[in-house]
Amino acid sequence: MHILLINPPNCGRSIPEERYGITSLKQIFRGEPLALEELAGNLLEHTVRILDLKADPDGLDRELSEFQPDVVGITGVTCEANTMLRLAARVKESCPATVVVGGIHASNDPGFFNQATVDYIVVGIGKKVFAELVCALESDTNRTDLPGVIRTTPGREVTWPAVRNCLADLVMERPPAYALVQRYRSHYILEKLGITMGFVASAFGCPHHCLFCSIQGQTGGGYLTKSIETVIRDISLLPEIPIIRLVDANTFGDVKRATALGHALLASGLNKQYLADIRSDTVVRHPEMLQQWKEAGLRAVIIGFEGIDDASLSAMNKANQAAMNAEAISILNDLGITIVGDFIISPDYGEDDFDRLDTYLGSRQIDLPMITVMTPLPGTALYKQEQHRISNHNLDYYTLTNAVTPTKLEEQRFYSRYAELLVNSHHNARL
Ligand code: B12
Ligand code: SF4
Repeated sequence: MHILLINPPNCGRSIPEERYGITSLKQIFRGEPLALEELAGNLLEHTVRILDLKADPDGLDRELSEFQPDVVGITGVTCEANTMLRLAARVKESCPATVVVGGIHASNDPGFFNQATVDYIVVGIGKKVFAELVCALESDTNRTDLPGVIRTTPGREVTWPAVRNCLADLVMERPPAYALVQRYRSHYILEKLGITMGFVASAFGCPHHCLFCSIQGQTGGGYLTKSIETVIRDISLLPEIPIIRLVDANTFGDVKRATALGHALLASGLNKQYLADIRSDTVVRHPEMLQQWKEAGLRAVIIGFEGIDDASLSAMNKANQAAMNAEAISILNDLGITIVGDFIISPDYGEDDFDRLDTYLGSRQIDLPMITVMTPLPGTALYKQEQHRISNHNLDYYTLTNAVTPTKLEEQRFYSRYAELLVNSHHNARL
């Protein structure tokens, strides 16, 4: 079969830019579409191409007419969901391919894609089941038993066989097909910082249950880790790339395994630098593990600090405390590990709240603060809680940099303060 896997173009929209000309709040990152590389890695029996529209925005028509795909797979996050549907419609207009969608939005809100232009929706990890679906399509077998696979039924509610979410779904014996994006490699840099990065997945899901987080949808709430050998193998498949971003939501969710991975990285002689996500409480409880990872090449950690006091952390079900955040910052500063710190501002923020966060960020060494707006992403616990307050239902704006519930401050003032916060906190930004 000819299978075309598509990464949507950059497509989130920005309220502060459109309404108030504030351009600094739109975050544009670039990176390889690892989801598609993982899927392609398990489709070795077929001819597969990856089209990254973030790197090649005008490539769709050319690819459809040259490659003539039998199956088109489209990935995407929530702010890309409308674009995914538009892409599906363009595919259907130009060829008879079967269209399959998957990824974080499809997993959290599958009903959104129950449209005539989409044939199948895949919920969850997908690497194994997508290959099974392709096999069924090739042999013209109508399978209704594939876990997490939905045959669309526009106008009717979607149902699907329960998602498996087990280690076999990671298909570890088959590595991501990194070679399929070789032609785009030069695009995968952080331009502002001049850093080239490669992506490797070492763990899926997270053992925690923060109210706003959509990661639960990836694994149905489970936490699955790749074997140490698999992670080392995947990293070594990117020999030219000096910095590896472990894209896991939580690389250190199983401390015993993370410690073993740290040892293995050190012993491997790979000589790379790493960026990885960790919780602040894990840093505080296991500083020795961070020391060991530092020796293995850990350059920076991404920490979801989210709030600056216990009340806000508890309202987010973060199961963590402000004191832990403070202690983690100090441990990481002492170890010389760069901190990328995520903070969430609420649309309910008043002047005092902005002042307090500004002061907090000004008085701590967080190398690269990332500030997002609390967003009720469909499928999350926060969405259930806040859905009656949502004033903007257009998913193009669900970039986590727009308020989709009403702001307490006058809207323009809210975004001015948000922009000011970023400028103030990015004086000495580094990674
Ligand atoms: C790497 C990454 C990026 C890269 C993406 C590279 C790319 N695709 O082009 C970059 C840096 C570009 C990026 C950008 C953004 N990101 Co991002 N990103 C991530 C991160 C850290 C890892 C994603 C990843 O590669 N995972 C590994 C792969 C293997 O797993 P996966 O994506 O789940 O895919 C598996 C399954 O879902 C399934 N699957 C996926 N797609 C498909 C398709 C088909 C057909 C099938 C069958 C199956 C399938 O199979 C895959 C293999 O098992 C996640 C957090 C996380 N840990 O997941 C956030 C995350 C996905 N990003 C997020 C956000 C918000 C953004 C931005 C909006 C940020 C911004 N404001 O700019 C932008 C969106 C892009 C845009 N502006 O248009 C949110 C999404 C929340 C949501 N529900 O929308 C996440 C979850 C982080 C968070 N804060 O919670 N991101
Ligand atoms: S925010 Fe982080 S710790 Fe909380 S559930 Fe999501 S990935 Fe896990």
